[in-house]
Amino acid sequence: MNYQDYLSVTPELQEALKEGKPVVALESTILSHGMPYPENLEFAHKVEEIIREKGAVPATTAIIDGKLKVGLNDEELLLMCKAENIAKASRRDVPVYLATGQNAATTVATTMLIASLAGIRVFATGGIGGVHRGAQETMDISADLQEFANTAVCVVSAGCKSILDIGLTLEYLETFGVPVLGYKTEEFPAFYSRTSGFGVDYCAKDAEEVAKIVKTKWDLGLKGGVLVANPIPEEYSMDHEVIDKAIDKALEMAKEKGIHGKQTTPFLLATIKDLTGGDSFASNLQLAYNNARVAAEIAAAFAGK
Ligand code: PSU
Ligand code: MN
Repeated sequence: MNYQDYLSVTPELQEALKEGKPVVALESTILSHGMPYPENLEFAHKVEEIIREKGAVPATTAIIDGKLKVGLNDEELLLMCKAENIAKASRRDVPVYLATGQNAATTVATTMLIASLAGIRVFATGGIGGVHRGAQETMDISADLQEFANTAVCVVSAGCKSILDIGLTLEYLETFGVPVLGYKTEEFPAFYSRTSGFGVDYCAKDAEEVAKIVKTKWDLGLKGGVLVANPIPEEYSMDHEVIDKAIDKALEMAKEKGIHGKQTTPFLLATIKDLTGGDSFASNLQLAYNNARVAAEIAAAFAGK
């Protein structure tokens, strides 16, 4: 068997990819482990609609019944959103879950991997994983970062949450040769807020410019991805103090409870949501929609190259 035997791509996406039409990949960990049901189901459909309105085809990914699914039907989206016995698949879990038939949601790392196998170049998410605070001791660094180092996909995110050490995350990406492009911004965004105190090296002026930079990287045979950091729209951005307080509290609780490994990120996300009374959730939805729009524009620009 080769990798294609494990891929299950919808006929619509097969056609779009064959014809070089714009396609945008989407992850499913954000659905199964990042949002409650049934709000996640509404989100899953809406984010796909936004991509379609922009003339691109959405490709939500997941591991279902021993296959790497590219494009989910309504029933499969429901399965991921109900999240009953749905594992969280990072890169190392992929062979295990395929071989054992465990259904799983895909993280940024795994979605990049699957997108790349299917020939999809652009992916929209909320926030990426990164170097956790205190990683000097715990060595907790998301596999997402190594995926950026190795896998040729352009990922649009709203930066990353300050549950992470944003400075160290940016250092890591620099070491591994990953361009970080601010989308119409000079500053790396911190998910809920447009600013983080850290700059980006390049401010891309539009989707066309992003597509040109990405294409140039791959034309040169440079391996790995590109991170596009797209700030949350002003009207949905949250007050720094409110969100920082919730994040500090969530980190403290995780330490007390001895949470570690792949549970860390989902625990922190759920706790922050509880502590901010759902305000953070509304922002989370809006920044993800905004990333989907920008990703669709980049995919369209890339398709013309
Ligand atoms: N950060 C968020 N929202 C998310 C995630 C991270 O703000 O939903 C998810 C993504 O799927 C990401 C994963 O790839 O968590 C990272 O998990 P870990 O830190 O265990 O690598
Ligand atoms: Mn981790």
